[in-house]
Amino acid sequence: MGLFPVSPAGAGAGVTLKIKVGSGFGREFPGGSTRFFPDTVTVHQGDSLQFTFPPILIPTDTTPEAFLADNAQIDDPYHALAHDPDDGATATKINPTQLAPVDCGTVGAPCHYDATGVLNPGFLGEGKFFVVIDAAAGSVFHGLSSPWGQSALRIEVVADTAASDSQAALDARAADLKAQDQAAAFALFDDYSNRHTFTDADGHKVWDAWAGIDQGPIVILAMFPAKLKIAKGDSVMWHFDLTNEVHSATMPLKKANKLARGMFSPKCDPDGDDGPGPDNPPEIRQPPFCNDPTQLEADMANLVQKGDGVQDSPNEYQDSGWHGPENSPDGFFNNDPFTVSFNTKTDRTGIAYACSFHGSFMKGVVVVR
Ligand SMILES: [Cu+2]
Repeated sequence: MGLFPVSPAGAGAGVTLKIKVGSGFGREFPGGSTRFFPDTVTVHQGDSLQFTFPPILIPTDTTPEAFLADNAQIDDPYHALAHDPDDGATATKINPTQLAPVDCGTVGAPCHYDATGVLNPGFLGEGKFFVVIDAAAGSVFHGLSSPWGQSALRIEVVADTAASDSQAALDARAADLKAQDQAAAFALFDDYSNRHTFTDADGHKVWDAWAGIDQGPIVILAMFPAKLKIAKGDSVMWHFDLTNEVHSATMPLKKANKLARGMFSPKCDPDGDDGPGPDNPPEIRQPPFCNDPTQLEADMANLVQKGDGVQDSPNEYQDSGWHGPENSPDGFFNNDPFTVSFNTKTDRTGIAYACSFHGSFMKGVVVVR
């Protein structure tokens, strides 16, 4: 990146092509697709891409698969999280690399990308993002919609003499992908709403449940099945087959909501992780929260599994802790199932639970009769 006084020779006045990053499913249910719409584009050197959300751009010498593998572990350069030794050995914070926005990307000051390094606007970025493609004809590189996700955009720079994508061509491919994802999401929704049970080794009935659905680019932020009616003595086993999102199954609902509100807690750390001093409360109410923005830390609630897995009264606290796509060395994220036995009858409204990361809109109910 740097100063590019004029458009590269021969490129003339580049065009700007719009690409949508992610898409919702409407009002039917919360969630969406993490895909780029569309997920391939051909450009000429000097053209610009306008994204609806800042993607990470990765260079020609890597692939989305390799980049994700290189950043799959906590503390890896572009992993979402890093350890926060000031708060204890297993405490974590948002990786500072994700909190340092690039100083480009607006329409007036677009980023320039020659596809040699990583261009990382940070996943807390928002809004439109403009990039001028400086990479030479023949280059193929990728954008990722998140540092942990599976959705990639393939960008190919073609020779000036060759045809590149028109906006109309991009829009047509985007519409096809959107329809495809929407249909897949509805099918998943129906599928996971069905009841599944099995009998465990002790002869008890176990009901399968899922905290959210991640499948390919599709993310559904809901509990499945939304309501279970079970008998006293039955168990519910929540599954976390997560590749994109972070979820928990946390009961009762009130507790889940309280945890969700405290999820993102900005702090200021004047002497860094190596210094003896602690993290201090935020000095300013809004971003960047610290008078010196380089001191900003965003601690993440360090939730692990809580409770004994046996619900003896409707308001007892049981918590799977956060589950997510990555296996970190300290086990912070894993996809292990979480089982609760219900040894108490409830009224008709049952026991409401929710995800302590997303809050009450991601809610489910277990009625025990
Ligand atoms: Cu969640």
